[in-house]
Amino acid sequence: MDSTDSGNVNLDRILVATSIPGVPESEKNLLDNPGFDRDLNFNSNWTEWHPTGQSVAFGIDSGSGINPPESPWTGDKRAYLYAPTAYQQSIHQVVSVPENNANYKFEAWVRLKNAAPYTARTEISNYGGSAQYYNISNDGVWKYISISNIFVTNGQIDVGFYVDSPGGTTMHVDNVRVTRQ
Ligand SMILES: [Ca+2]
Repeated sequence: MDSTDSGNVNLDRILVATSIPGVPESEKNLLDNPGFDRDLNFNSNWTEWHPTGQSVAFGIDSGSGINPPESPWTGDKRAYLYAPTAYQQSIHQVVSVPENNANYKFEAWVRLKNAAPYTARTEISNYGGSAQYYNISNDGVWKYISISNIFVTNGQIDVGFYVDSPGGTTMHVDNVRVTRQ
């Protein structure tokens, strides 16, 4: 409230839950901070990797400081993988699943632009089956990707994104989802 505002706000019953009431089990997103919108002062379960000796080529921001702005798909922020010089960079999150020996679905919004990469892909691994890699095309626009029938046998899935670039490739990531199929 600002000084010229009137009225008041009352807070009463505050609940902390592992799930959103009313959301069916199959629609619950199992990822932490899936849209990268959490305040950067707080941790999330996303981890980043880059080769030893190379500067980190990953960040989370609004993209508003870029001209023209490179806005998130939704919310305030998105993740980016970028460096002006040659780089390798990945971000990953390991999620525990509520039910083993079951199919899960991975979804995300991605945007690949600028210099052509050697490799730019999404990675699904450590779920009990063979690692799955799907290349992302460099067409400069936000697009939806979806991978179904990830049959989990070890209680978890590792999902992530990887870029190997000669320099100047930009990958944006937002709204990542892992759900029970
Ligand atoms: Ca977002």
